Amino acid sequence: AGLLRGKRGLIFGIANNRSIAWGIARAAHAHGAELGFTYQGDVLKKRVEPLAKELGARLIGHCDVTEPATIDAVFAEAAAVFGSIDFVVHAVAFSDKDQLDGRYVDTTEDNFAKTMLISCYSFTAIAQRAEKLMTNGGSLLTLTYYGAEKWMPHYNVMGVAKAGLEASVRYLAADLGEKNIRVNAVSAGPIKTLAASGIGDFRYILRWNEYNSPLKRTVTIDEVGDTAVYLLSDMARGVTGEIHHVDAGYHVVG
Ligand code: 0WD
Repeated sequence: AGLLRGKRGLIFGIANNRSIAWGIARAAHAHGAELGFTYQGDVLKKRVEPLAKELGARLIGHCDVTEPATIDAVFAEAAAVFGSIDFVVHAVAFSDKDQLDGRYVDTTEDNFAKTMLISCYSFTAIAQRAEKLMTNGGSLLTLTYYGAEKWMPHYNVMGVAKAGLEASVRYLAADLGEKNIRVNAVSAGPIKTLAASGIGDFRYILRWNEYNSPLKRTVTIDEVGDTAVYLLSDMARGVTGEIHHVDAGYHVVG
């Protein structure tokens, strides 16, 4: 343990102790990272504050990615607290629940735009701010899902947004490589979280992955966290533009 000793990072997207971002935060903390957390709104603040305290987070800021001023405020605070930063984890996504069921073709323009803004563009918005604070290079990490690559039942507009997110990983990697800022994604297998509970037939998807993945099981937030630590650390210093599956191998069979 200690792969992130001396590194400072921001983690966006902790909603509660089942969040993938929480698995990543715990693993990063265990490896010596100094952390800053964000929460989306007052409802989540109550859940995120004790978690931030548990890991000795040095910053806890309000950030709703649909309000750019709140993204600016978090990075201004990070500049004040940390000076420079070494990594950012983006684990943020949203789509209206009633469109994570039924057919993709019925997506409304309004929800399409909202889903794209929160689940795809926000990573680029965060990268713009992070670039300025990553004066010694850095690592940006986002979370994606296999539904970006292949049709998956009920994933619908979120699959389209994740496809855009995965393309942004490649474009951001090319743009920021000069500054030794690496940009990668973890493509996680299905995990029961707050966001996942909005997806139709999610339990069926979990079962399907247990039966069909090479490891014959699903993955945990701790397993995603350990892989994230590798991608955030200097162990992965030669890795950028990568979509790394942590899905018990499901992508080779599905
Ligand atoms: O099976 C899964 N759970 C998978 C999730 C498989 C593969 C990928 N992912 C992705 C998700 O799409 C997301 O990008 O992992 C990321 C984290 O999701 P999660 O851990 O599954 O879900 P959750 O714990 O709900 O965290 C997502 C959070 C939001 O939670 P809620 O449930 O309240 O929407 O994203 C944040 C919020 O904290 N979020 C926002 N943050 C800032 N501004 C916003 C926003 N506008 N909207 C949502």
